[in-house]
Amino acid sequence: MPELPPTALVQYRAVFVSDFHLGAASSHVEEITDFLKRLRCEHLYLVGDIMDVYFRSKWNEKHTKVIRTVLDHAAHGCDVHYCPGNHDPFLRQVLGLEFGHFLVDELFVHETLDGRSFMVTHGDLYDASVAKSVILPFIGTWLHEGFTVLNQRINARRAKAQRPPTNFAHALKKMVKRVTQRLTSFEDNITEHAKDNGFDGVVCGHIHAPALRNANNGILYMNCGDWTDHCTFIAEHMDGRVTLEKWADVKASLAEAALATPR
Ligand SMILES: [Mn+2]
Repeated sequence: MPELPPTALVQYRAVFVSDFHLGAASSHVEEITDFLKRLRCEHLYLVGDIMDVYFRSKWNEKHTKVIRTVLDHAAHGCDVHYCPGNHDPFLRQVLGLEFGHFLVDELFVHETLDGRSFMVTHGDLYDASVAKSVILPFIGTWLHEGFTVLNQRINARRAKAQRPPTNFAHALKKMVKRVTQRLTSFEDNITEHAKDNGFDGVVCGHIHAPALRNANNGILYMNCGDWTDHCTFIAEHMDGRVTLEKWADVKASLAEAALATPR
């Protein structure tokens, strides 16, 4: 494929990406940098596991450059929303942080142009392998704490819409029961919670399986995928359409457009 000119850009209203795993050997850091440099959007959601502290010994200046590019987006007025994941959990210590256009929180609500509301969160709190470990006091406490924060965010939103708060302890119990009895999958679990809280869809990451489909309960299930293998993202286009995109395909159509444009 011929090299793309630097002027070849992609524009969306909102972009959702997860699981860069920066610092891990498997992270496609060049592709990530190229993508972020060509990206123009109003809202950028980093849906967890962007940095991978378990492999931080492999962190180098290329990874730093990715973070710098993200901060450049924020400096130019793009609202950058960062949800912590289980590989960058240190950000859970600064939930609610606002630094200009750079925000950190457990859960964000994205309103699409056509008025749908999406719950945006990494997803590890809905993972069976995590939830099954609730007998371990530490993990139990962490899950309890995580879910409390999640529900505080949801309840703040419900209060705005003048709806009664949901009971997080009940929601957590329900979830643990569903998971431990193997009644449900990750997808069912997270979309069920989204449905209980009045969302139209959920955007998550965590399981490295890109997806955009209606779940069994009718909730739109969107998984960003990852940048260790698939190099995918969820995009809300300027007209409000929401699609799952593969960076390789987007680049191919950019190249075609560049060829078609007379110089
Ligand atoms: Mn994860």
